[in-house]
Amino acid sequence: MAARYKSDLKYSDVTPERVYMNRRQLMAGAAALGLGSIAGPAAAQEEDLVLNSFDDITSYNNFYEFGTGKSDPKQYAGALTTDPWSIVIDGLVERPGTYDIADILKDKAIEERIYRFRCVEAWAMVVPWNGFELKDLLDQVGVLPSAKYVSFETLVRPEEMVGQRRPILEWPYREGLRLDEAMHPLTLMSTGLYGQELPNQNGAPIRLVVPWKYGFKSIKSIVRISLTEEQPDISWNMAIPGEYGFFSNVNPNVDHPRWSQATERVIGGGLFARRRPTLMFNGYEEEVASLYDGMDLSEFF
Ligand SMILES: Nc1nc2c(c(=O)[nH]1)N[C@H]1C(S)=C(S)[C@@H](COP(=O)(O)O)O[C@H]1N2
Ligand SMILES: [Mo]
Repeated sequence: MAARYKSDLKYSDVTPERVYMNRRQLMAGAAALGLGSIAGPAAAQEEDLVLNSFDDITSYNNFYEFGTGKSDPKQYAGALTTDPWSIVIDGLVERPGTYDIADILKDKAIEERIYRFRCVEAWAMVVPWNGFELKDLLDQVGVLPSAKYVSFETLVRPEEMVGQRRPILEWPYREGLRLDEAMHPLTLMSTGLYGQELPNQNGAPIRLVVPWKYGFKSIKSIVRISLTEEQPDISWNMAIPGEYGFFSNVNPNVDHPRWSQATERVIGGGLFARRRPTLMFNGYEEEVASLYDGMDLSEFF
């Protein structure tokens, strides 16, 4: 069996301080870090950055390739073979090709990013991801100036993905980002969580994480990345265009047609589970709002 990527971060490395350091790094670039408290909106979010347990994160999933129930992915995703794994990178790039995941990871700095995760179904978690910035991969293959969007596809392998034996969605699962969203430093290619290899149900061996968008943008088990000039088709918009738009930014002011997006349920709260207000761009407004300057976000939802 070929070597697989192992994260060098351990569960014990996950401390609240790291959350603030990551946030400050993002806000202050490479500037020296202090551990003082953060004033303003970030401080108000402090209570939200309590990590969900490994068990919550790996047993309450959406991964329709393994069925539509929240417990289906954990039950059935073990059948998926993730080694060997390669990603086709094509379209408007200087160096198109089929890249083995080991080669993709060779020069990448894998770091830990603790991100809030907000599903369009109005539940939320906080997850310690391990991964690298998508920008690093796109820079490696060289994006051509004519590229405006990035599209992603998940593996199609019905022999191992039991949900793909039914037309739940039109397979492969597809997602897409505008190029500036894809190049944003918050946009992560994740290969692990809690310092361990990504469990299959969370999208092994490599998945996207875009923390200011609804969870369905974070496509799992990626086998193709294409740079395009036209906005790509995405699975949920293809299936139900009136409910799921291309951007899918977390926005408490724009409701899903069948339910409110103003509040969210925190997974893992048990008997005392509370709803809390949903934050604009899932709390990452300071970092990403400028990407959408001048856009009507109720039109471009
Ligand atoms: N390939 C694929 N990726 C997917 C999905 C899916 O069904 N298939 N579900 C999406 C949805 S709706 C959510 S909420 C997140 C869930 O990620 P998690 O199970 O790691 O929490 O994965 C997203 N990525
Ligand atoms: Mo979701």
